[in-house]
Parts: sequence; C-alpha cells; structure tokens
Amino acid sequence: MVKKFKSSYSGFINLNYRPDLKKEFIVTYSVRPSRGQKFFTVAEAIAGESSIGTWTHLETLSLSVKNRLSPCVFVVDKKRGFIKIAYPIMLSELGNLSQVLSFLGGNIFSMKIVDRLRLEDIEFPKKFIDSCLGPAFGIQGIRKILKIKNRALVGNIIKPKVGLSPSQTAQVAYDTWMGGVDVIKDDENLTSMVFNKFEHRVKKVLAVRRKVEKETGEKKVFVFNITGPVDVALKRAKYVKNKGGRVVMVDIVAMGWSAIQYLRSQKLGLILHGHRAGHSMFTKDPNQGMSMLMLAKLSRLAGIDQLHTGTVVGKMEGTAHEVDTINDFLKEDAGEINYLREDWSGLNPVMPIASGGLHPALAEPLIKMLGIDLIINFGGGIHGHPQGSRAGAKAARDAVEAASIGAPLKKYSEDRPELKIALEYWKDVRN
Ligand code: CAP
Ligand code: MG
Repeated sequence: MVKKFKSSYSGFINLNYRPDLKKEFIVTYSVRPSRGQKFFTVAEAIAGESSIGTWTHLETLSLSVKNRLSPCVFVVDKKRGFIKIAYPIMLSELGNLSQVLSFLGGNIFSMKIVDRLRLEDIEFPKKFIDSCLGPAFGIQGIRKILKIKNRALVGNIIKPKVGLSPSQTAQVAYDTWMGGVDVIKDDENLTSMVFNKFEHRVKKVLAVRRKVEKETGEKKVFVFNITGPVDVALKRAKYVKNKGGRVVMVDIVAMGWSAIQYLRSQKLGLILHGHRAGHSMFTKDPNQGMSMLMLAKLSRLAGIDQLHTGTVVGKMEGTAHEVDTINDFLKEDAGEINYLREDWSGLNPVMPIASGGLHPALAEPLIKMLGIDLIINFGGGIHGHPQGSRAGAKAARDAVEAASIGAPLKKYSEDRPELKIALEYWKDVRN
C-alpha cells in the first residue's frame, strides 16, 4: 500500500529560537490566512515555500540540506497578524537584489492558503549589506557638489510634466534656478519624446546651467530622466556625463533592481535620483504587497543617492510615522520598527526627497518633522505662482531658508513680496 504523503512545509517553527543577524536575514511579514486556514500552518508554509519546501514530501530533500538551509519562524503573533522568520544567508546570492525578491517576495504571495500577505521588513545581515555597492555619493556627496551645508535643498519639477520643448525647458530652468532653486528635475514620464528629445534637452539645459552658475555664483544641478531599456538608459547617462551633467533619474519601480544595480556598477560618476512612481501598486494596501520601507532599503542597497519617500503634508499618501521611519533609516538611524538593529555603516546614507503637492508654506512643517537633510521638491508650488516661475522659486527658497533656521514664516515674508504672495495665494491648500 502506498503511504500517505506529508508536505515539506513542516518543521520550521521554533518560538524559542534566537536569530542571529550575522548569518541570517530576519524577515517580517503581515499575514492574513484564507478562510479555514490555521495561522501556524500558513506561517510554516510561507517559510517552506520561500526556501526548501513544497506541497509534498520530497525524496530529494536530504537531511544535510535541511540542516543547512531550513528557515525558522520564531515569532507568530496571531492577534496582530504578523510573523518573523530567520533565513540562513546561504539562501541568498550575495549582491543580487533580484534573487532576494524572488526568494522573499516570490511564490508565497500567490499561495491560495494566504489571503493577504505583506513584506514589511527585511533586516539584512551585514555580509549581505556589504556585498552591495550602495550610494556612490549619498547625503555628504550631494551636499559637497552643491556646496550647501546648513539648510534643506530646494528642488523643482519642471511643469507641465510633458509638453515643453527643450528650449522651453531650458528657459523655465533658467528662471527657476535664478529664483534660487538648487535642484531641477525632469518629471517621471518625460524621457525622450517627439516634442522633447533627450539629447537636445540635455544640451540646452546644461548650457543654461553654466550661465546661471556664473551669474549666481551658486552650484546647480539638473536631474535628467534616463528611464528606458537599460542599454538606452546607460547611453543616456553617459551622454549626460559627457556633457557635464551631474545627476540622472531612474523610475525605480518601472526599471527594476537589475537595471539600477547595473547602472550603479558602471561607476558613472553621476548622482542617481530614484523616483518611486508606481510604488503604490504594491505599497498602498496596508495588508498586501510590500512596505515603502522595504523599497527604501532595496534602493539604498542598489545605489540610489536620493529617493522620494513622501511628504506627510503633500498630495500623496504617507503618514508622519511612516515617512519619518523611512527617512531615519535612509539617513542612518535605525527606525523603531527594527527588531534587531542592522549595521548599515558600510553604505552611504541616502538623501530623502519630499515631493508632491508642496507649496512654500509647507516647508516649515516638513522641516520640523523631517529635518534639513531633505530635498524639498516643488512643482506646481513654483510654476503656479501668480508672478511666474522665477518668483515662485524665490518664494520657495525663502521659505526653505526660513524653516531651516527656524524663523517664523509670516514675519520672514514681510519684506519678501514673492513669499508673501505665495503664502496668501495657497493659504487654504492643505493637500
Ligand atoms: C510633484 C510630482 C512628483 C510626485 C512624486 C508629480 O509635482 O512631480 O512626481 O510628487 O510623489 O508629478 O506629482 P507637484 P512622491 O509638486 O506639482 O505636486 O514623491 O510621493 O513619490
Ligand atoms: Mg512628478
């Protein structure tokens, strides 16, 4: 008689286990089992399916493999709906973020016994962190290029998002830089379009940047969006570097970790700006997908120097606690949701970017909440100023300067007409 088979999803729970970040990943998942499924069974299936197990017994699964590669579920919190699993580092390929995602964010999300699943956090072993390149510039490198020490950086997104020609873009950039902005960027959906070819835009804008730097005596940067197939993106990045540019942008969700790691490995000597457009496809539902903190960790490992993380007060989702936790992590401090503190000392810190629905009055609460290691990006909040982009930029710069030194905004605006107008114009806007 044929004996009844047992799945290879068993033997992975030990609530007395003490994990060791030196040789294990510690992973937190929020879990909601499907109807009729037991929490512990689901927890074990998650551990098994993401490592050495499958739905049935395996004649090929040796004791030696089990001993070396078994994960261990060491926290099962049924009430709050989360589990923690320690995975041996050998289950990963050092330096390969795509593999990490197939491993910890793979099949388990499709299992029928799981109703909702969210990858909340991975605490990485130091050996894995050190196997990744991380940001080439980071916060200090960015500040050094711009020669700005003691204030938040003033950013701008050219608006409209798409539609301007290269010459019009350069003209808007001129006005905005002259008004006092430090960092100007392409929008996420502008790459090389029929009305605005990439190379043409780079030439026009960089010619203007040189002129502005001469006229103002300040350093300025423009963030060119190189998003596309990776060979095209690399060609564009090299073009920017050749023409004297300093920063390129990748839409990280659209391009993926493989592309970002590849671009970073090319040692281009360019700051990498990470736009997170599309992240809400998997971060927005609090019970499903992946947390924004995870996206930030992967970005830092991959080599993003400056990353959009949310504004709290702007037009996009993101609570104060969430944005603060992410920014603290990027800037080095471990956020309080970490169970054991990872050691990221080997990789440069990342500059967080607040963007989306911002106008000058919002610089104050933002800096109070998030500190001055921050790029504050204004799009509509500069180009929508009733007196135009240059005045809008001046108002934004004044507001960021005031907030960076803790000066009351209203008083600061008394002899700064552009700021005064902006405060009045957008006074009822709380996105
Ligand atoms: C902002 C923006 C940014 C988003 C990104 C936009 O423009 O250019 O891409 O804010 O969001 O297209 O909406 P406005 P996040 O300043 O005119 O709103 O940083 O949250 O990823
Ligand atoms: Mg945008």
